[in-house]
Amino acid sequence: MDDTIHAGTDTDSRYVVATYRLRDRADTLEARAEGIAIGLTIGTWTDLPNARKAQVAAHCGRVEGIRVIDEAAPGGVIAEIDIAYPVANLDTTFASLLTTVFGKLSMDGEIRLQRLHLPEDLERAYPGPKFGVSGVRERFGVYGRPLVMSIFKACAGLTLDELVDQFGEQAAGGVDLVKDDEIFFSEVHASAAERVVAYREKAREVAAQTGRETAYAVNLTGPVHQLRDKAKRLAELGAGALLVNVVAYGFDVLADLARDPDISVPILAHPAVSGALYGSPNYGIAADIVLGQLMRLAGADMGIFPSMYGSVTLGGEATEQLLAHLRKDGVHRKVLPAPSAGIYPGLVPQLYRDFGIDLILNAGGGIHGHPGGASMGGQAFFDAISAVQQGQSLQAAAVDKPALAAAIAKWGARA
Ligand code: 1AE
Repeated sequence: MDDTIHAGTDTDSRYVVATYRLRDRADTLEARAEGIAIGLTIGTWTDLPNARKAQVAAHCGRVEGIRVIDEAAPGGVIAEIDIAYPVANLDTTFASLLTTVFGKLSMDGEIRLQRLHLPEDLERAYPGPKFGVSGVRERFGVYGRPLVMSIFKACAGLTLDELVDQFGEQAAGGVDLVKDDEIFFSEVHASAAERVVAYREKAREVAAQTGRETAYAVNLTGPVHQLRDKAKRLAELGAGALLVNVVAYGFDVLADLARDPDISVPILAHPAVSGALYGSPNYGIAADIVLGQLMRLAGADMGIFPSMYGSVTLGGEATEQLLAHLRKDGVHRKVLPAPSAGIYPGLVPQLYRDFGIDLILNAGGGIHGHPGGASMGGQAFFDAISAVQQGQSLQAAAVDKPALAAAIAKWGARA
């Protein structure tokens, strides 16, 4: 490659740096890396006349590093390569970012996007969370402990009255939030607006007895061009939060919602479909980028992801990296993590150890499946929280807490 391509300084605010893990022949690695850097930016370099080179130089990608990770791997070496892409080639959409760093390239054999470094100025161009951890706590009035969220189960086909009953039972357990199931799109029996209004009335009725008003995270559904208006309307009607299937809709849809100052409720990001991106160790995009870095940039206030322990799992290392994206100091507010899938009260001590208190305990089956019903399921989570806060084992606490005792009898408890 012509040296002039390297004329810029080290990685700097003019470049997004993407790190890929790929399998290729050792003797062609360098050419492959250069092919990516040039191919995804200006297309060709060596064939350009000098005047044209000067014109496009600021738009040209460059190879920042090549490291062989496993030289004895079958079918070629495994290597990591770093490619710097000029910010000048991007606008402030995820469409431009993702298409540039992993558009056509994602289809070019065994290659995985492992890390993505954005300069701060570019990060600032994305909205980030409107509420973040402290804003969410303030909005729901929850301090000094994790939030507890219950998930509606089996909603499609139910009448509004039946749904309200289900909401009421969950709220009676004292949970901070009840979220829609992400698969609930049908509005045959009750529109999202009708649900928001009816659940709010129910939440107030329950609060008159419990002293706690449970918020509702409504699934934001429908055609993309209607989402912002719908979100505003649902917020005005009293929705506590908006549940968004971010990967299915696209990160720019979330960013649009987060940027809108009139949408005044926190956004709860669901990871549906994300496994198709991060599931393979050799293809796709690393889970921490999809569910951590991009979610925060796009404006999720609360981020659901598969926990390390439940029915759909994410590995420990991926979880650590994901958490770092949600929580590290940076230009945007921090995101409240909701490790999910198969969460039950007996996991609370482990969740405290792994995540601390800035956390959402999010459970569907672990609340509805409680032998005493959803209300006792929620109560069992609060029993477990108070045991951990007092330094008590769950077994000791369960002696005079029937909801916790029944949960432990059913699902067990981790010390
Ligand atoms: C990681 C997604 C978890 C989810 O969407 C969900 O509905 C979990 O339900 P349970 O708690 O596993 O029943």
